[in-house]
Amino acid sequence: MSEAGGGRGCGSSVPQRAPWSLVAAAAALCLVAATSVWTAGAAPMSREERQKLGNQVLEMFDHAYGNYMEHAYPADELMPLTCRGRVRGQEPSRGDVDDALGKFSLTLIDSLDTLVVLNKTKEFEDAVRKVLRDVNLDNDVVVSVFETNIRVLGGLLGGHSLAIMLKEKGEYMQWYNDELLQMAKQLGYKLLPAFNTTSGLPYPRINLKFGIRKPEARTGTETDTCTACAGTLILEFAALSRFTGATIFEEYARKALDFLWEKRQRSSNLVGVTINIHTGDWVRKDSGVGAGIDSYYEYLLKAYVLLGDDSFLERFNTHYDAIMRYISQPPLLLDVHIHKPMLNARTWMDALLAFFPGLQVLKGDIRPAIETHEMLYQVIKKHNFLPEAFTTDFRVHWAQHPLRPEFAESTYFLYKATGDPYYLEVGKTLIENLNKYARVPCGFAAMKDVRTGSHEDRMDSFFLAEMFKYLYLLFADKEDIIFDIEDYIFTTEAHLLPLWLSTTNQSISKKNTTSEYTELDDSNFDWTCPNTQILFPNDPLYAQSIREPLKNVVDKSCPRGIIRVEESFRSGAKPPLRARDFMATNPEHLEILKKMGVSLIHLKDGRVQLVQHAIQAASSIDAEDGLRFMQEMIELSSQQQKEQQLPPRAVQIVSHPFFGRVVLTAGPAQFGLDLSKHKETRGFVASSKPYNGCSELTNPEAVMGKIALIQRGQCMFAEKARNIQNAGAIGGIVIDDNEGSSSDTAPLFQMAGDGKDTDDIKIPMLFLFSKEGSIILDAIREYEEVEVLLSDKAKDRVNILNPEMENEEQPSSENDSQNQSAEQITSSSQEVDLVDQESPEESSLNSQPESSSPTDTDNAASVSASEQNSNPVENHETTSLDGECTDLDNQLQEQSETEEDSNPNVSWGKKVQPIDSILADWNEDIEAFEMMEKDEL
Ligand code: DMJ
Repeated sequence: MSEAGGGRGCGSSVPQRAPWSLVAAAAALCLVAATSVWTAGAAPMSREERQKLGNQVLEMFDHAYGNYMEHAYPADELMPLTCRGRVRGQEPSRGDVDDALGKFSLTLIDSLDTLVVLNKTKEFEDAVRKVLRDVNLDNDVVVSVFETNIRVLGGLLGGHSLAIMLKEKGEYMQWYNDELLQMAKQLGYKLLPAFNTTSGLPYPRINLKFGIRKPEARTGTETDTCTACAGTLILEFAALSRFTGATIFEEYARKALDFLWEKRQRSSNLVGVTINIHTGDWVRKDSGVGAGIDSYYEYLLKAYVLLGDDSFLERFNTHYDAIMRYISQPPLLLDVHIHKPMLNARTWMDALLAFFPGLQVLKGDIRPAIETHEMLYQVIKKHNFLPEAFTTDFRVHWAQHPLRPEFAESTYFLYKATGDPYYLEVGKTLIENLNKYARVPCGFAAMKDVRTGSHEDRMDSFFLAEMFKYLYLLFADKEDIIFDIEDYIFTTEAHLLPLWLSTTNQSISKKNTTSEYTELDDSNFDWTCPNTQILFPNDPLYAQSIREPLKNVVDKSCPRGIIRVEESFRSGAKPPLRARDFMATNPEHLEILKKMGVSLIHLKDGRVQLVQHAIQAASSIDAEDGLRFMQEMIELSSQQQKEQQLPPRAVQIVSHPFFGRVVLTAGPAQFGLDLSKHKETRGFVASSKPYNGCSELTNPEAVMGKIALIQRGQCMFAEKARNIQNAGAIGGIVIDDNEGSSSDTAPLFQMAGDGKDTDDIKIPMLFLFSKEGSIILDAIREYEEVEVLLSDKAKDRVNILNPEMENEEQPSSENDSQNQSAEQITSSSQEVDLVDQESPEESSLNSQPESSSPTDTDNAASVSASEQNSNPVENHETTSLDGECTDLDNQLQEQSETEEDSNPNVSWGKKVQPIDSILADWNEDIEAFEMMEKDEL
C-alpha cells in the first residue's frame, strides 16, 4: 500500500505516455501509458496540424475571454447574444443555475489558471491584479456552496498554485505575495458555517455576507443536498488547509465524506442522488455517475492521488466495483435504484456522465472508457453536441447544451492513455462544431436546442475554466506548456492543484482518518495497474477494436452499413437471423442473439434495446452476423419511421365538469378519417363488447352514434375499427392494455393497418396509453355520460362551451373548402418541417418493442405474415417492429414549444401535464363545480 506521498509518486492527474514505472509508486492509480508508435487505425496527425488546432483553440479562447472582459466584466458571466454581463437580480431568475453567481466576477476567477495553461502569462498577471483589486467576496447573495467551492475557491487556489510556480521561475508574478491564497482563505471561512449540521454534510446554499441561519441570510431552511454537492469539497478544502496550515477546512470536508461513506447503501455499495443533511436519509434513491453524484466519485479517487490516503482509494474502488456491476452496461451507463440495483431507474442518460470515461482512465479501466466515450461521440456526431440528456436509444431527452466540457475532458484523458490519433480527430470535431454552431459575434452561446441549433444567452464560466484547457492540452506537446502539467491534479472544474501538497501539512489526515477501513475486505481492491506496455505496444489497434462494434451505434440511417449488408447478401453470406423476423419473445431468437454478442436491455416502457458487443460473440463469424443483424435492424427501423411521421392527436373531454380542460395526447392511425384534414369528431363514449373489439359487437345499440372504446390487443387495429364501424360507431379510441403506460414515458406511435386495403374504414381512430385511457374510463364511472372531441389539436374552451360561436367564426361553406385546403397545406407543410427537423432524432437504433407494438402496413406486410405464422395467437400488432421508436415524442416536444403560445389548451408531448396532476386538477375542478352547483341551488 502506498503511504501518503503517493500523489507525488504517482506524479500526475494526467495519464502519461511515459513509462509505466512512473506511476508505480501510486500503487493503485492507474495512469495508463501508451505507445508512441501508431501503426494502424486513425492516421497520425502531423505536428503542424496539431499546432494549427492548438492555435485555433487559443483564438477561440481569446474570443470568449476577450468578449467577457470587454462587455461583461466585472459581472459574473457574459451574455453572448446581448453582449453584456449577467448580473444576478438584474435578469429574470433561472432558478438553481443562478446560485453559481455571487457577484464575484466568476468568469474571471474561473479563467485564471486557464490563462497560464494557454501560455498567456501576461494576461494572467493582469487578471490576478484585477481579481485582487475588484473582487468582493462579502456580497449579500445566496450562493451554492458546491459551485462556489469548485469554481471560486478552486479558481483562486488554481491561480495561486500557478502564481507561485511562475514567481519561482523568476520572470512573472514577482510582486505576488500569496494574495489569492488569502482571498481563498477568506472565502473558505465564509463557507464553513454551511457545515454546521449534525451530520457534517454542508447546507447546499450560503449567504456570502450573512452565512446560514441569521434572518438576513435568507437561507438555511433546506433539508436536502445532492451527493456531489456534499462530496466535492475535499480537493479544494484540503489544498486550502495544506497551503495555509489551517486544518479546519480539510477536517470539515473529510467529515462530510466520512458521513456519505457511512450512509452508502450497504448491500449495493451505491449512493443516492440526494440526501437529507440532518438525518442522513436518502431522499432520492436513484444512483448513477452523472448529475448529482458525478464528482463525489471523482473526488474520492483524486483525493487519494492528491493526499495519498489509502482510505479514499478503498472507498473509490468499492463504489467503482458497484458501478461496474450495476450501472455500467457498456457502452451505456444507466441509473439504478440503490436498494434494487438490478432495476434501471431511468431510460435516459445525462450529459454530465461524459466525465466518467476520463475518470476510468485515471483508474486504469480503459476498455469501458473507450466504449462509453465512443457511444457519446456517436451521439455528438448526430447532434453536433451532447444534449443535456438522451435516451438509451439515443434520442434527445433534454435538448439544451450549455457548452459542457466533460466530453472534451474524457477525450483528452483517452488520448493521453492510448496515444490513438483518433482522439485528436475527435477533438478537431469538437472545435469545428463549437465554431460552426456555438460561436456568435460576442463569444460562444450555449445551445438551447441541439436539434435546431438555437442559442441561449449564456456562456457559463466552466466553458473557460475547462473546455479550453482540455482542448489546448489535447493538441499540445510538452514544450508548448510553460510548466509540467504532470505535477498537478485537475479538480472537477479543471483547476490545477500541485501534487506536492500531499507531503505538506499531513497531520490532518493522520488525525482524522477513521479506523473503519481496516475492517474492509480489500480483496476486490485493485492495487495494481493494467500493464499498458503489453496492452498498447503489442496491439496498437486495441482502442480501435473496442470502438469498431460501436461505430454505428447511433447512426441508424447508416447508409454504409446497409450497403455492406447488401453486399454480403449478394455474396451469399446471410445472417442466421433476419432482423425483420426477430421476436423478442422467441427463446430461439434470444439464443441466436446471445451467440452474436447482441444483448437485450429491457426498458421500462416495454421496449427492448439491442446492443452488440462483438467481443462477446461466440466467434468472429457470429460477431459479423451480429453486426449485420444490427444493421438490418437499423434499416428496418428507419423504414418504419418514414411511415410514422404523423403528428399526434388530441382527445379532449368536453362534457361536464371538464369542459375541455382535460386534453389527452393520442396516437393517430394510418387508416380511417384523417383528423388533420377534416373537422374534429365529437361524441359520447361507450365501451364496446367485447372490449377488445375483435369480433362483431354484441352491444351495437350502445355504441351506435358514439365513439367506441376498445382495448388494445388480440387482433389488428384495423379489425377493431371495422367492427365498431359496423356497429354504427362514429369513431374509436383504442386504449393500451399495458397497465401503467403513458405518453409521459412512452413514445407515441401511430396505429398501422393490416397490410390490406383499409379504405373501407371511414371513422377516425385514435390510440391512448393506459394512464390516459383510464382517465376516460374513470370519468365514465363517475359521470356515465362523457363526451369527447377527437381532433388534431385541442380546441379552445370557449369554442367547446359555445359551439355556435365556433360556427359563427367558421368560414362560409364556400370559403370552407378553401380554408380547409389552406389548413391542409399548413398541416402538411408543418409535417414536412417536423420531419426535416426531427428526422435526425429518429434514432431508435437498437430499439424495438418487446411486445404490444403496432403492426406496420405494406412495407412490413411480409413481416407480420411471418409473425402470424410463427405466433398465431399473439397480438398481431404486437409482434413486428413498430413505430414506438419513432420520433413522435420529439415532434411533440417541438410542437409544444411552438403551439403552446398560440393555444394554451394544447399541451403536447414532454410538456404534457403528468397524469397524476391532471387527476388532481380534475378532482379540484369537480369539487369546485360541485361547490358552485350547491351555491347556485
Ligand atoms: C463543471 O462546473 C464541473 O465540472 C462540475 O463538476 C460539473 N460540471 C460542470 C460543467 O459541466
